[in-house]
Amino acid sequence: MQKKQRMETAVIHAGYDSKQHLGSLSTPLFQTSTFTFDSAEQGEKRFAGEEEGYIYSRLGNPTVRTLEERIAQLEGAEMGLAFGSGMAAVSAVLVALTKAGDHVLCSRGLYGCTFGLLSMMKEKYNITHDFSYMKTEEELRRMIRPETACIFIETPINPTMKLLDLEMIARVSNEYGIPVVVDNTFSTPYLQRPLESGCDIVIHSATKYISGHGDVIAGLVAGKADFMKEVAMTTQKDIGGVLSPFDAWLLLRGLKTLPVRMDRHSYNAGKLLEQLNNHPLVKQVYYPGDDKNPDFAIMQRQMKQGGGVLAFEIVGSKKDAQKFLNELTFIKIAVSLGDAESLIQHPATMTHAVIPEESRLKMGITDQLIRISAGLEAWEDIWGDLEQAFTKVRDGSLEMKN
Ligand code: LCS
Repeated sequence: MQKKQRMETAVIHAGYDSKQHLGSLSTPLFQTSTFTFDSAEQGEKRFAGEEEGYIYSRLGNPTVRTLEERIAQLEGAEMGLAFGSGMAAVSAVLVALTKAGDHVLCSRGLYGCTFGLLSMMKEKYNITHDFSYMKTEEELRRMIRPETACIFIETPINPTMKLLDLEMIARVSNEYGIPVVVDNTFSTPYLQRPLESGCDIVIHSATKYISGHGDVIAGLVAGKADFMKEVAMTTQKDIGGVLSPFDAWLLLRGLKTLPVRMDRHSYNAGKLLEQLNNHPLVKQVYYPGDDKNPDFAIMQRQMKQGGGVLAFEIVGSKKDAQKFLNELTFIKIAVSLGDAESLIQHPATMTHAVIPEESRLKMGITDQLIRISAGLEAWEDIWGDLEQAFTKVRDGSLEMKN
């Protein structure tokens, strides 16, 4: 048996099957919808599960399978599954874990479409949900109900960058037999491995850092084999939000540089933090790697570094926040994150616009909040662009006052 590989090695080699690859260094792209059988009897055996082998790409594809094995290894899971988007992954897991009348306990803050999905599940199936920072064991125990089917959290939370204590949440919820699902999109397995803290299921919008190049929409899930097989045979197969082989191929390519990219994203974010903290037009910066952040101790326990995303509140109004974005030169105004390009967005009117204002404000998403995904460019250039935009906002408000 081969020794368990380190992360930097596993992102490149995990799941590689030399027999299937015919010596090709790059994972072959099996761009096919279906697989031919040698005989009718072989088809029967494959469908009956009596013979190993591929049938149809919605049920499994060798390129996609390599990616699934790789993410499982990176997260320390028994099995991985790939989906056509992060939301396909989120919905496959939530639908598999719940039935009408159940309850889902969530972090106080979730990506807007996850919030939208939970709202729909409440309306259609009476699956209710609550939000909590789960700061203490007592708070967590108070929020758990007899009908709580799962705990679903993001940490860091998109876009407020607040953290939840994975080890404590896993310990308490395991007592109640409630599975903990962690959306690990912002951290990636390089920075945080929730299963090692005792959580049960990990989800990724692989569209972000796992891809790293802004050219794929994809989702990944990793967890115990029993649950993952159930998802594979139900919400993945029958709802059908599977990943295309070509997108899996792009993700396998992107993953090889994940550790190198995450180090650079985190470094750049740290540099931007120093600058933003000292800027008079910045009211507050939210970044897990900030040693003045109230969640810093949690970050030190469960994350390798602070990651590449920062949020900050600009002094002024929503209009000032929008003007700031409009004044940027090469930093792109775009939702998404984790790409080589620095991306900036206004959560209240973009990624989290579907959340009613009252809930949004309770989550800390004000009209002044701006989220930046630090790209891989030279940090001095990123800061230079932000700084000149701040100056233009300041000059604009001075003009208005005069
Ligand atoms: N989970 C998190 C934490 C996300 O940030 C996103 C997308 C998703 C799930 C859904 O993944 P998708 O289906 O888009 O692959 N977050 C986005 C964001 O913050 N900006 O644009 C999309």
